[in-house]
Amino acid sequence: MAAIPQSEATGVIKSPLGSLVVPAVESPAGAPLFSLVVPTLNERENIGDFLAAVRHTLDRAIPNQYEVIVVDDDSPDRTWELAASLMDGFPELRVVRRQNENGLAVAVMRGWQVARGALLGTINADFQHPPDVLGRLLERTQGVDLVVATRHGDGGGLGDWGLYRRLTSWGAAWIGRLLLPQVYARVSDPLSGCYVVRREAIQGVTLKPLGYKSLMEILVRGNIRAVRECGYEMRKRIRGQSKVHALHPLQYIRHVFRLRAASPVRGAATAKDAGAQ
Ligand SMILES: Nc1nc2c(ncn2[C@@H]2O[C@H](COP(=O)(O)OP(=O)(O)OP(=O)(O)O)[C@@H](O)[C@H]2O)c(=O)[nH]1
Ligand SMILES: [Mg+2]
Repeated sequence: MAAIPQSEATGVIKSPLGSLVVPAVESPAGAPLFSLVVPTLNERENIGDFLAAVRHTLDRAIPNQYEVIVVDDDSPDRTWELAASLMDGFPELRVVRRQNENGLAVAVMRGWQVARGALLGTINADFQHPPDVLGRLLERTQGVDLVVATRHGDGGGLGDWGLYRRLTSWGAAWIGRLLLPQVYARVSDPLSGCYVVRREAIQGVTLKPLGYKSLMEILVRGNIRAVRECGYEMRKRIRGQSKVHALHPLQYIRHVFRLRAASPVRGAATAKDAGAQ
């Protein structure tokens, strides 16, 4: 892996630039098994409590075998700085400050580019994905390339979402199902922002996501064979604000068309084949 540029003052890592390719890594002794990327933009109100909750879960699930990488887009509220101030008491924590780019899906993949684990994951910082779902995702990784936290099966749900949010989510899924049916045949929730993927399944592939949706991108461009799912109840955001804005639906549609042009996906097993547990 290329040397990672760091600011000596704070230990904050500068985001990689150039092609979005997750490298293969030889995992040396002591390297973490699991690298969790937490993308953030103005999450000052959540980041401290969220990282504490993630740590609590991962210390029980896979103690000393993980790292957490906050990838912050140079937030005006200086989330990156607050996260970096927690690194002293949390040795598994790393912080990337991304100053030259934006976009949620790319942020996740930039984090994986500096990650060291054989298993790569992502989760939102606003508690909408309950942090304890990470333990259940990790339990299901045996023998599969991808485990997806789903709202649409295995006991998952949309929780207390309002009508407008349900309608927009339904609309996005309808477009996705229409244009990328092979993706929907494999997982029930390809719009999920919480999942664990095996590095081997995406390493060396040039990724080109647009906007928010990273999972669709890796389902189409990665070499993902067996997949499994894990249900969770999505929560409402309590603190901070949603970053979703009017351009995101258009970006999503462009991304779906781009992935359709890059399809078809190779013959592949579905979550059902691997057996949702
Ligand atoms: N690095 C980075 N993180 C982002 C960006 N946009 C959103 N995020 C983070 O990604 C996660 C999800 O963002 P939200 O704005 O909550 O989006 P959402 O959960 O899909 O939508 P809501 O249900 O409206 O909250 C949060 O942790 C955000 O801080 C971005 O452009 N860059
Ligand atoms: Mg959110």
